[in-house]
Amino acid sequence: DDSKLPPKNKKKGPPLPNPALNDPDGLASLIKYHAKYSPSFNPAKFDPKQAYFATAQSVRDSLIHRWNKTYKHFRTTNAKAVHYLSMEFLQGRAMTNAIGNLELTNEYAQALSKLGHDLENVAEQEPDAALGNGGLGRLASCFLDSLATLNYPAWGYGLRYKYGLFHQEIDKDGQHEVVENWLEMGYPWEIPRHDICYPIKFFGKTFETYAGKKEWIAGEDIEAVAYDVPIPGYKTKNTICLRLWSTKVSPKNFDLEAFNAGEYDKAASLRNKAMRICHVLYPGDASTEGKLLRLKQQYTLCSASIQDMIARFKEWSGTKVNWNDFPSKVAIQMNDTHPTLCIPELMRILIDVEGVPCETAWDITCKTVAYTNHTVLPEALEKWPLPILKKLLPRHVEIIEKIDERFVKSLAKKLSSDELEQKVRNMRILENVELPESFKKEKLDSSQSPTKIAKTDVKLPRGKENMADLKAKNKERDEARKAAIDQGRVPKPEVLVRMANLSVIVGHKVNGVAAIHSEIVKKDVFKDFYQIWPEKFQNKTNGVTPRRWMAYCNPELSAVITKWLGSQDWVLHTELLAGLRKHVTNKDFLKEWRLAKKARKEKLAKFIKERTGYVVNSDSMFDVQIKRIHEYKRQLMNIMGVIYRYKKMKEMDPKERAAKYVPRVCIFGGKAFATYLNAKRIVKLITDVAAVVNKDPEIGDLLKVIFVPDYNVSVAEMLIPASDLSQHISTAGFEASGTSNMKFVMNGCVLIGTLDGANVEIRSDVGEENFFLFGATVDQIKAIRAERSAGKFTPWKGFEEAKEFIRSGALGDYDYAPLLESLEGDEGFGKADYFLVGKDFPAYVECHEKVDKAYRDQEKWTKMSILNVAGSSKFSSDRTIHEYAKEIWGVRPSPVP
Ligand code: 4GP
Repeated sequence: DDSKLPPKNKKKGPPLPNPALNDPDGLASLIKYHAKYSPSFNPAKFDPKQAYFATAQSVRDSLIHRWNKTYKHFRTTNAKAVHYLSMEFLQGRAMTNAIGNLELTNEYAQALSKLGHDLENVAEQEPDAALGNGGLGRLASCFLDSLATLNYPAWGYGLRYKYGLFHQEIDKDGQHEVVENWLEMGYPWEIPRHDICYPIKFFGKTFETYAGKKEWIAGEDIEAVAYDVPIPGYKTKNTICLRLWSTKVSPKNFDLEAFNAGEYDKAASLRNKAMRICHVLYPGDASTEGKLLRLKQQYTLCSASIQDMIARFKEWSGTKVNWNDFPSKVAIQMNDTHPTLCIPELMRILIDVEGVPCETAWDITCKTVAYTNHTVLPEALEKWPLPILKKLLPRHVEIIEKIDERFVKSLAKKLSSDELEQKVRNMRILENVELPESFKKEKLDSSQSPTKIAKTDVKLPRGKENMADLKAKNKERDEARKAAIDQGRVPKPEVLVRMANLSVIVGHKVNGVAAIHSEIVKKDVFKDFYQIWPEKFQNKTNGVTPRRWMAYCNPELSAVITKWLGSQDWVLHTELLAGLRKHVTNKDFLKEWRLAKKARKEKLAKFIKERTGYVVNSDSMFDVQIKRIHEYKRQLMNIMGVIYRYKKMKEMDPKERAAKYVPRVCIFGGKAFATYLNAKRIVKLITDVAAVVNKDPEIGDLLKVIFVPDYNVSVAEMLIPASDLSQHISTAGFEASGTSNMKFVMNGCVLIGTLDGANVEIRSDVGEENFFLFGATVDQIKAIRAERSAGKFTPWKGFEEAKEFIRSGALGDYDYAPLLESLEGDEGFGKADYFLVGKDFPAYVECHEKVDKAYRDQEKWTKMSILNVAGSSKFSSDRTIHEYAKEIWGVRPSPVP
């Protein structure tokens, strides 16, 4: 119906209606226009799905407008920009966030209501963009929001996986992984950029040309094409770009002859090979094929992104390209080791394509890249077999070998000869290779160097004889090992490329993601590197965006905060939240706070009923643990605590029970990696406990257990604002930071946790009395494990009771023996309670009893809740981004005028 279209623009302009954006009538017409002219569905209908697509298209118009302006502005000013390379971006839904950042939430709500729809319901039609696994990916997305909001020149680079992180289904057998087809209905937030396409090469051979320059003739060629997702900042015109690469082959690689001969698979084989690269996030990499595919993914991200940066650098430099200026225009942040191949790729292009001398290329690369470490788990520090890497990327391996050789030589000048050999083995990029002959000579020379003399002058803690003993023993061991390998009795260890070592050696900065984690990085994970390069190491405590994680996911609480602070400025300046402290004794404030929390709890109760069928009482305490399922995160301890609680309740009479415990709903959510069996067993255990407890009439509302299936960003947005207590109970030293802990605190939820990751800083900022602390500390862990392996650990009776309950069959006939075995014994792989569940269990149970007591006093609890929000200001990703910008990237805000 054309009469519904808005009036034509008076001025010359696009054919689209161009209403004043703050006019709900105009927006309603724009939505109708899109429903009519870019319909994804039957235009006769205007159901919520269609309303979503039409609304999204209308928002996209505004985003594209700002995104173009931002690009032009960055181009004109040509200021230094940061390029955030990440294999994961866990964006979640885009619509509420975009409308909010454009400050059009009310207008869109009114516009949709005029069209017979409700904004929240329309926004819920959007599937989550789940191009990530967990914390690392979500952090990348929070960073983009802050980078745009704070007007930093920035680009996000990632991969456009066809299928995101799997969809989790739960049934009587536990978790099942189902493909997550987020692109099925099209993704209105992206702009396919067929004009931005780069060749990517794999396999083949290299040929010497001249002066260290090589030509690489590839064995397989594909193309990476850009899909741009505009990322709007809040209260600014700046709209930056998340560039996601997809893979394809040029049409000339389609074998028409084979196709016409009926050989369809053959005809499309190259195309399929190329497309496969962007099919799924984290394809299994146990097989060689799997490893090759994972490496192809990583290299595609790195190569396309580096080519893109170089193309822009050249174009924006104008006629005179001075490569030495590159680091003053381009900063690259590697989100963990996954994009490490950007190092040899930058060097390769500089040397082989641009003809930059090797030394200059090295210098430029070192000044450009920096590396963030996100985990201390050894299995996550990537190591790739050298032969596989060499086969796929022959030229890159040559460059890596050169870097390795150069580094080994430089070490000889830095270390004393006593420590040299072992340290070189630990620190060099290549693992399991013989030390080069030339190195031995270097070592000899360096023993006469001044640094060497200074170092050996220092008194060693051990006696000289001991040191000699040790060296002799080591030598003997090395010789025995070599003989065994030579005689073929022991297989020769595979040569591995340690990506983390490469990142630390080349990166100009290395950072951890919370204060305690950064200390572990310095003193443990990269201890040897820290000794030689202390100035490289930094801490950048993580943060989360207060737009998505407060203002948009919790409008009720945000309204109360805004009212009592007198303005909405806290969304940009979270330090203003401290102003809530002065109202904490005001009864009206406390009442409004409680009502706001209650509103979210009621919503969640409804959601739980829809997703699980279980009915929960929104007056109960909502106790939440949501994160990937992992033994170090100790969901097992949580569910064993629930079992223990249930058992004790059953032993009491109703009066005693009601006096001791407050009604609780224990809520879990999280995905277990498909091949991680113990994690899957934990999911199954939680759902089994839920099935027994939730139907026990004797217990009623006093205890309910919920596993919310298919945890993702949207589910988190529903759960976090509605929670009273949340659990961050990892074994100390294992959780690098955690970011959901920050989101919970910002939503007035009290934490129970260990002294791990960002918990340490949260506790100190919200006040020790507003945090429930328990458990072993990081410096006690080693001794506890030693004690255990000496057979000195006697588990607490209550812990044994919980285990016995699981074993007894009370939960059905599932075989929990392998899971329980992980908690038992004094030593052995996957046994001996490596994550100290048994050790921390009594303190954990006791701490929960304190929680019950505190919750009974609702006024006191509300104050704790408020003081958590008041103390949360540091955990805004705006603070984190300002720190990175200043201390690592050297970039400055550049707002679009
Ligand atoms: C996660 C860490 O486990 C988590 O503690 C941290 O908050 C997050 O990174 C962001 O820094 N690591 C990963 C990973 O997600 O894949 O290594």
